[in-house]
Amino acid sequence: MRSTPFTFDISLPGGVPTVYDGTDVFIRIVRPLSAMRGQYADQEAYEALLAQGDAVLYEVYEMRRPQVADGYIEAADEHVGLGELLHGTSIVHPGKVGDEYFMTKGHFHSVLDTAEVYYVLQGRGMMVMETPEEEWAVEELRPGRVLYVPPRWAHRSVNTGQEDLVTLFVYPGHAGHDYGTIETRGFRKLVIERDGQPTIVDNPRWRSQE
Ligand code: M6P
Ligand code: ZN
Repeated sequence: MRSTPFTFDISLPGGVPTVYDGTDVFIRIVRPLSAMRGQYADQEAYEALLAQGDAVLYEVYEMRRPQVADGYIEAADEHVGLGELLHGTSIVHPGKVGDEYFMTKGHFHSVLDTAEVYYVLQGRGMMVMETPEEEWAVEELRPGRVLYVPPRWAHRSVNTGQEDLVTLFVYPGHAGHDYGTIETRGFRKLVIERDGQPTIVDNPRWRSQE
């Protein structure tokens, strides 16, 4: 794994990174519909769509960074060194489950006090966010926009457009992902299509932590 400066290109449209002098430098994560069971409000629409095939909802290309075995301090499940910055591209495909747009699982960072930066390269969307203290926020994503997700804020990307939503993300190497909290209680807000427009609504199944 590289510990000297390096570059890569992100091809647009599409968002797939290209490296010129190495293989296996990116981790590719593919999340199909079946990985999102219980996350969409309309369970019937979810089952109906799944019956037609296990569509890919989104893909993530993340640059590999040095791990514990390379002599860094273990600080999270992912064993990436303190001081490293994990980064790559996230590609959320367009589509809907019922009237709810394709979206990422969403997560808190295991090390809650870590932030993340997104830069939007292509497409249209929303970032749905909330804190354990039950504050919430939704920010629009469009090309050229930078979004800062502060420490403590869970985050989920939603594709509200007709093409891939492509973002560049950067976050601390030791942050880790806590998926369990969101899997259990969901986000407070959903983004659905209403009268042809992306609309923010309360999640009827959201549960307070109390
Ligand atoms: C962003 C980053 C990644 C994350 C991805 C997909 O690109 O935050 O670390 O993996 O979104 O989101 P999720 O992990 O919630 O499925
Ligand atoms: Zn994150």
